[in-house]
Amino acid sequence: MRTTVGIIGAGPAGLLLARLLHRTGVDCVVLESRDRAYVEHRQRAGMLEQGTVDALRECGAGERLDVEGLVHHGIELRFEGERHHIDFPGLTGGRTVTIYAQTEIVKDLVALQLADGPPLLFGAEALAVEKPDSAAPVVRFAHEGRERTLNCDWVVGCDGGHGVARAAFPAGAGRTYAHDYPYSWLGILADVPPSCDELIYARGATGFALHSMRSPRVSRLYLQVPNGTDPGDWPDERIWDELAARLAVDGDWRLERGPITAKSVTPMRSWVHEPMRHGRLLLAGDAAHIVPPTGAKGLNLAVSDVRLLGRAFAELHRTGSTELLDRYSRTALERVWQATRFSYDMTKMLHAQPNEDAFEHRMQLARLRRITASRSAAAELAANYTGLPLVPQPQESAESRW
Ligand code: FAS
Ligand code: PHB
Repeated sequence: MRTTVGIIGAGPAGLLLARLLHRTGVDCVVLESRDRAYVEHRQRAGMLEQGTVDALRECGAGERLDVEGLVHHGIELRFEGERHHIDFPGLTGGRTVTIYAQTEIVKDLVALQLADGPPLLFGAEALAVEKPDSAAPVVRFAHEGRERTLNCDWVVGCDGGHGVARAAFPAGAGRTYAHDYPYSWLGILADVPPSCDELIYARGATGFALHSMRSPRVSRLYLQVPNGTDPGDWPDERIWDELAARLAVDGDWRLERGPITAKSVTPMRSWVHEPMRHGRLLLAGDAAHIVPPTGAKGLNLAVSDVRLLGRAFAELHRTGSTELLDRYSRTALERVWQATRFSYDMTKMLHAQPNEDAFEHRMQLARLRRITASRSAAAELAANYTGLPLVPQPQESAESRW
């Protein structure tokens, strides 16, 4: 097989990149190791920045999103029995966010690609990326019981946190920065209407809880648990009891309960690989960076990476210039580090440290108190949560580059 851009992975990064390239006439092929059912049903993210919504609409994948997506104008912070709304439009000049599950984004993009191209091979596991330094890199992959090769001009690793693309960087050609957190999230899906109109982030006395949602009939909630927690040790009633305790506020609010239809535990980690390019091999999405989901940045960062790549390959296709491709890693990493900082700060502010350190808890409450008492502090949270600009603004034209 031969193509201009070989894409490894059919998660949000790989599928959206394929859509953007296809619409600008750049030839590409997507290789996905798992089957269609797996990629379409893996429960993950749900909160979309405005830039992500815009990108999905621009590439023709916004139809169901516009009907089923839930537009939110803020979030609620809860601590010490108090509840405080953070007003996104009022603090950011009109920006909002949208709830629309990553599973639905993947279904929409897969349907478009199977109907309209480019080629999307399921059950095609990339084994290695060869000759990334050359002008003709090759993806060696296994498909339908035999080994095949995909000859490319460029390869983009969109193969997530455990992919093979990064392994093609020669020793010493890259560096990773990592931070593991001493807790995980127990995430549930429940067939019960949400007990809130917008997301609730709570720093309860015993730890963090998040009330999110998927639709007016399905709730999505998360609970901080110790690393290594077995979901089997958490029967439904124990989950609801702990969520109700951590989300509790003074006054009349009640957490509605219902049948839990999915349970999973996700460890928290921050991880960045620099640079996001070696020769003709580029990385995008979780293949290059992982953030704890407290800031709702993982999926949105994947989208911003491929928006930059879409522009870069369109320029190459139109003019032959590799200028944007040559700038990709540096431009993407500026935004990656800002999202990594925000996700780290939100995580550290809202989670109970094991062996609860009383001083640390007071520091967390002081940070929360500052955000809920100061417009500028709340505006800083709102600016980061709703999404920083795709590329930094020139210093002279904005109060800040971000
Ligand atoms: P993905 O991991 O989604 O996709 C990579 C794809 O590459 C997969 O389909 C995989 O099968 C394929 N692949 C891997 N190796 C391959 C190979 N050798 N050959 C071919 N294909 C290969 N983010 C949020 O914003 N909010 C959340 O609540 C949230 N929850 C999460 C929960 C979990 C359990 C995990 C793991 C992540 C969560 N994230 C969340 C982050 C998540 O949404 C990612 O940011 C997002 O999936 C990134 O998309 P991709 O970069 O496309 O990677
Ligand atoms: C989700 O709805 O899955 C979600 C929303 C916001 C987060 C994390 C997860 O910060």
